[in-house]
Amino acid sequence: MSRGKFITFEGGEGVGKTTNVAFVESYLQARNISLVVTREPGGTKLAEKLRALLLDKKSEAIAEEAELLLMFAARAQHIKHVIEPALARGDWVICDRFTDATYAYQGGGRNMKISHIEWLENLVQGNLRPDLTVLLDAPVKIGMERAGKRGAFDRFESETVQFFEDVRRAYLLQAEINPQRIKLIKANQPLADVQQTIINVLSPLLR
Ligand code: Z5A
Repeated sequence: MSRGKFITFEGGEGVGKTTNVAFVESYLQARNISLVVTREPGGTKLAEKLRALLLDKKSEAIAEEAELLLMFAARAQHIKHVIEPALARGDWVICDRFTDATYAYQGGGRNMKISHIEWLENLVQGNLRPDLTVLLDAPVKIGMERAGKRGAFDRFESETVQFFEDVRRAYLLQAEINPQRIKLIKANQPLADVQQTIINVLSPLLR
């Protein structure tokens, strides 16, 4: 049994990650690929509890270091109990956000040291890295408008426009540093065009 593929979806708020994760799920299922769809922070009972704490707007002020460590605590559970077992049994894993989000939000948004993120990435993930990352990119204003239609904002969604500009810049830097793995797709084009481009970047993995 060959190991499954690990695909992550990334991007700022409202760029269409959830929409396109669902699209890829149907696309791969139609090709008889057995897969697990999951998300971060989250994906296990404990990690979902950590997610609720991290997104809670009414929480006490969360120290940046605590936020970073909670993200990686949730990730450690997720990898051990969901991602690694699925890949080992040959399933593909489609994950809505992963460690590029930490580089973007805690690195870019919160200005935390990249060397600390790298250290935690190596500790928690060992050699595990996605086979493919789809980075959906759109101007912050467009993403915020799309996300705003959903109603109440969580702790991250309540951040400033500057925060999201910093997040976007950090994501684009990640794509520049990892051009083989991260495929940058313009998310401010019609959904059908976004999805055709996603099919194109998926096709090498399907061969
Ligand atoms: N976070 C972190 O800080 N560090 C980490 O390491 C990790 C996460 C892993 C939770 O993320 C928060 O955790 C996140 C960062 C932080 N906070 N923020 N902000 P999340 O993934 O749950 O939350 P999110 O980014 O807010 O996701 P979202 O708002 O649900 O956006 P989305 O999934 O990218 O968008 P969508 O729901 O698919 O689409 C939004 C709307 O746009 C919807 O009505 C669609 O129909 C529409 N849409 C989508 N594509 C198009 C196109 N092409 N045209 C027109 N309309 C479209």
